[in-house]
Amino acid sequence: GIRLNQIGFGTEDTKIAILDSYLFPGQRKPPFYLIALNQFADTVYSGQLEPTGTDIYSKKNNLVADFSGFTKSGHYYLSIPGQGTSYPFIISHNPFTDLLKGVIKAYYYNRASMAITAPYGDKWIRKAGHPDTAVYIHPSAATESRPAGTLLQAPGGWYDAGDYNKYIVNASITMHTLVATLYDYPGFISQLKTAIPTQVSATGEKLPDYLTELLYNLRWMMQMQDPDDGGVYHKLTSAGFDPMELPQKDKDKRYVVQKSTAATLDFASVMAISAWVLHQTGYADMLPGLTDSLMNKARMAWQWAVKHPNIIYDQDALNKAFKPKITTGSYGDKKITDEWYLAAACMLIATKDSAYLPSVKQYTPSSLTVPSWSNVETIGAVWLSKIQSTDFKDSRVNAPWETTQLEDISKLQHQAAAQIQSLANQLINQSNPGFKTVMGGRMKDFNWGSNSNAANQGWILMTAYKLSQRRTFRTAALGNLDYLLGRNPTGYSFVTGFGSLSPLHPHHRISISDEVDAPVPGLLVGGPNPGRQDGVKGYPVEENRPDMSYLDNDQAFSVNEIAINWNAPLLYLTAAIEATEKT
Ligand code: 9MR
Repeated sequence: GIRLNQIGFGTEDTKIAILDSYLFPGQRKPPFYLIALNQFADTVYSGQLEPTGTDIYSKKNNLVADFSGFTKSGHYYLSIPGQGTSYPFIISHNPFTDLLKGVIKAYYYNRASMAITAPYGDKWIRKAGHPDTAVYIHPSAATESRPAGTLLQAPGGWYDAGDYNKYIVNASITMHTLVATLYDYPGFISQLKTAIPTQVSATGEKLPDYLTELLYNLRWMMQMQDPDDGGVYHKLTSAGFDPMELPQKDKDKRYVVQKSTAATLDFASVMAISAWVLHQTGYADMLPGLTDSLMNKARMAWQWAVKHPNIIYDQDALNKAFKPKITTGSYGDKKITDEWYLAAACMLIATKDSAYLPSVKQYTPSSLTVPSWSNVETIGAVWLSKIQSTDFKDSRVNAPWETTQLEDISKLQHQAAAQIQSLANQLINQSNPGFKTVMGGRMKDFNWGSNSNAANQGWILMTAYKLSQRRTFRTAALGNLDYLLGRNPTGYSFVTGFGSLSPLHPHHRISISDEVDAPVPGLLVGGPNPGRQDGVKGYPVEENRPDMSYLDNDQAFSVNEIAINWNAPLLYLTAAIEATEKT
């Protein structure tokens, strides 16, 4: 079929479509035509299909139609004689603004503890569920001052995914990505109207919708810390996964479970960097007291982690020792040196206290990897790449900065920036020739939530672009956005509600159990994953094609769930591409 970004293309951007199965007897370079979607169906551009390199998975050459040379705004489709026509698409200076708003709005739809009301909720209005005002301390989390069975409050926040639980580790990587978007494109992201209930600050100003949404989750997170010792509960959850029912129907007991070092460090990093970014973007003044609270919480969390440096969340072990058994998502990370690096970096940046410098140096990785919930060192480097060593000079928390320490800060910044660009180059060098995408360049790209790898690669590439202004980084990032929106062998645009062929049956309890046919829009599904852990029948027969292991089925949770940490890098990537269209 003809695989292309089903939304469209920026006027000045690379515009390609891939033909991945074809029969052209005797014709070496068949023609393609770009047709205007109007009553005359004018041919506005034509060209020849060229062979791609060998596709890693099919081991065949695909054909590519490149119409980048055509730059006139409008509605179009491609026609390839003998092969049919493509889905319609637009060429425009801001092709992805509606998509971006939808991807942001998806967080509103996934809010816990509140009703989704008219007019904000469109077709997807629903009653409030999970007030989380009477959450039990699970025995695994009991302390002298907060024994098992104690009730606490932690309302708000976003549901993690298709399930109704709230997990600190995953909420944290999500917040980093979303806060990085605010930091990198503050003006652009803040002017977007997403039609959510407005929030007026204590100083009487209307907060941008985007910031309002972020605060909804941040304020939930703040309540997940034990105020007595600073430790952070790993998650707020029911004992098991809820059946497929709407939030208001779920009356299961909710628990906070064991404090873990990963959750506590992740929490510290989010509190600290959020405070820093609120100051840097000028929003701190509109939110009196908030950044002070965030910093107090960050410091307390850090101190708890110093005292408990390696408490790993191990759900099997937990279930041997405590009742009730907890069987929801574990986000159990066994290697947490990267969480130490991230937290130390964010504490250093936000406090400008040289006391954190040794930890940053100690945990600095020798190279970086694409971020994921369990792999966060690159996020530490992303933040370090944004600092200016001169900002540290005049700060005298504890002791004045020594010259050698300031040199260290400068070195850390340069090293982080260099490592990000080297990761970006490495990604480009490993692209899949068959679809001309960074995504799929390595077999390991296709795991649970593979679409988030495509998006996170895009985050890194766009960060490298911001650091260097090298066009190749942006072009490669855009290739991954094209992948997610249809330039892939499944033929799907992987975002609900966007594109001509997009998932209709995500593993998302709200979408499954509401009365609305269409799924909640703006959600990125997990994507191809040869692990197929859901065991659902009906996957495409190509057993050996990791890139084709996708099924639009609401039981197929290993490929068709949605998650806040998958939407976040898509949000970053889309915002970054859209904000830099003509630069
Ligand atoms: O994204 C997580 C993935 O990396 C893991 O392999 C998988 C199995 O542990 O869990 C995924 O996260 C799920 C979480 O545990 C519970 N909420 C839904 C998440 C997305 O599927």
